[in-house]
Order: sequence, then structure tokens, then C-alpha cells
Amino acid sequence: MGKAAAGNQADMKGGAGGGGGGGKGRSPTPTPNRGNGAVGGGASNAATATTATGRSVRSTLQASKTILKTVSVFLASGKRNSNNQAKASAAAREKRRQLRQRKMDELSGKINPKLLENLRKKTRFSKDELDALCRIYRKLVSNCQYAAKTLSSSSSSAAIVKPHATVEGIDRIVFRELLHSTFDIVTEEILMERIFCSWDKAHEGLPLRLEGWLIGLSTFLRGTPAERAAFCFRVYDLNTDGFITKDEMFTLLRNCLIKQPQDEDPDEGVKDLVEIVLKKFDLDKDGKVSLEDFMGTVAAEPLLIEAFGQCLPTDSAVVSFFSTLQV
Ligand SMILES: [Ca+2]
Ligand SMILES: [Ca+2]
Repeated sequence: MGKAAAGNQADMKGGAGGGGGGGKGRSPTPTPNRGNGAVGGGASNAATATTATGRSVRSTLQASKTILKTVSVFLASGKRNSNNQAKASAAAREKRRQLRQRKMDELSGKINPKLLENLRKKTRFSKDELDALCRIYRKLVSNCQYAAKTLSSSSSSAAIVKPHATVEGIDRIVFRELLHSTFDIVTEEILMERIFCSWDKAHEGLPLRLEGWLIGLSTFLRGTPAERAAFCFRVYDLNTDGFITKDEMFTLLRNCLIKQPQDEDPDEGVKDLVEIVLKKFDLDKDGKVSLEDFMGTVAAEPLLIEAFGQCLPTDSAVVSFFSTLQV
């Protein structure tokens, strides 16, 4: 019975397998299977998706927690930073206030007693002389302001002109005018520029501020021979590299000689002059003039101090300048 049943089943299987409807029989089978598979797959995918969603929700929560943590850490550090910033900005405000005060004092020509004492030590002027020189500074600065205003109202490029760039001190134009008219210095543009730049030994910056103006004037009018020589050296060292080279000498001496139209090489004479002057100044024979060379030479022969062009006031100009101070 069992066998027969088995046989029948086998027959039926065989029949089903061998029958023409085999294709039919097989065909519907895989389809639902595929369907099932698909559904099953879908379900499992869905399950995976759900799990993934759960995970992603969890991870999102995690991430938000982390973000919150980060934010609170950030806020805490921000608070610390803002405390620091508050301190820093208070210091900056105080510094700005001091600068403003200093600027106002400068512009009004007023010197506070501490600065006056400081300047008296740094310069060779008396208190009264310093007062008088501050008054001149104030006048020159107001000239600069006036010039700046005139320039900005008459010039079409007014927007480019920064008025405050010219009002904070003595600018080139006023300085040049002063050297010409007050100190009898008639010199080339290149030297004038170098005198302006070398004036302020402390390098406070340009335009010239009150302190730079006074210290520069002190060297200019009352400087020791060594101070004056060092000033001239700074002027002649055109590129401020610490040496006066042959090229710089050539530039400085170029216009000393009157050129003869019949000269084949008009620079020949200047080159010869450069060689002669170099021989005189170059004490250590390295082909250029250092500060030591210059100071040594000028100490031995004081008249050579302005060998490369006039950059100091004449004695009579100094005398008449002090007489106009009326102190
Ligand atoms: Ca140089
Ligand atoms: Ca040398």
C-alpha cells in the first residue's frame, strides 16, 4: 500500500513531469515562487529597511545628541572665549583711547608733562624750545590739513585721497617747503625724499609725527658731529641696506659735474669721481662704504660730511631759525 501509494505518487509525478502540461505545470510553479520570492524578498527588504530606519533614527538621535553636546561645548567655550574677547576688546578700546588722546594732544600741540620730560631727554632742546617747536609743528600740521582739504575739494579723485592720511603729521610737500625756505637746503628730489625718510631716527612712520619731528630737528640743528654724520649716512644709503655702494654714489654724484657736450661718454667723469671718493671713504677696502667707513672718514675730515650732497642746514640758517623761535 505504501509502495503503491509511493508508486502512484511517482507515477503522478512522472505523469505530471512527462505530460504535455509539463510546461504548464512547471510554468505556474516558478512564477508564484518568483512572486513569493519577490514578496519574501520585499518583506525581508522591508524588514531590513525598518531595521535600517531604526538604526538611522537611532544614529540620527545619536548624532543630534553629539551635535547638542558639541554645541554646548562650543557655547561653553564661546562663553570662555567671549570673556577673553571682552578682556581683549577692553584692552584694545583702552589702547585706541590712548592713541586718540595722544593724537589729540599732538594736533593741539599740547604736550603732557610726562611726554615733555621724555622729549627733553631725547632731544637737545629746552622746555621752552620744545614748546615753541610744538607750536611750529601744529602750524605745519594745519598747513597739511589745509593742503589736504584744498586737494580733496579741487581734485576729481577726491575719493582716492584719504584726508586722514595727510592730517596726522607733516607730509612731504610741507617738509620740502620747510627745508627750502627755512633751512636753505636746495637739493635734488631724491635727496629731499631721503632726508624726509631719514629724519625720524625712531622710525615712527610717515608722515612725520610730533616725536619724530622733534628728534629729527634735534639732530639736524643741535646734533653732535657723530649724530649728524650718521644722519647723512642714512640719507646717502639710498636703499637702506647699510652700505653706500658705487651705484648709489653714481646716482648721488651724477649731477655734480657739468657735462661737456663734446664728451664722448658724459658719465666718464662721474665714474672717475666715484672712484676717487670711494678711495677716500672705503677704509676697509671692500668696495663699498659702511657706516664705520663713513664715520671714520668724516671724523678725520669733517668737511666730507656732505660729500654726496647737501642734507644739513647752513650755519646761518640754524642761527636765524633759533632767533625766530623767540625763546
Ligand atoms: Ca645702499
Ligand atoms: Ca668699506
